[in-house]
Amino acid sequence: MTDFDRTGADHDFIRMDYFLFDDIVYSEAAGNVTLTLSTGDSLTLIGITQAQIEGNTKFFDFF
Ligand SMILES: [Ca+2]
Repeated sequence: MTDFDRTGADHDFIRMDYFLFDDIVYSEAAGNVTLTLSTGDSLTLIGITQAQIEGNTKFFDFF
């Protein structure tokens, strides 16, 4: 995913089941962070570092 905005009027969210959040495995390579879920699905945020997003619920929209 490109253009993941953490702030501002066009702030982006990752919408997911809340019960998956605690088990997200974060990894970083070349300045991009990959979130891997316990389901095996993964999402790579281009230009976002692990430190910028890891464990921070404000970047998520849970259902
Ligand atoms: Ca965006």
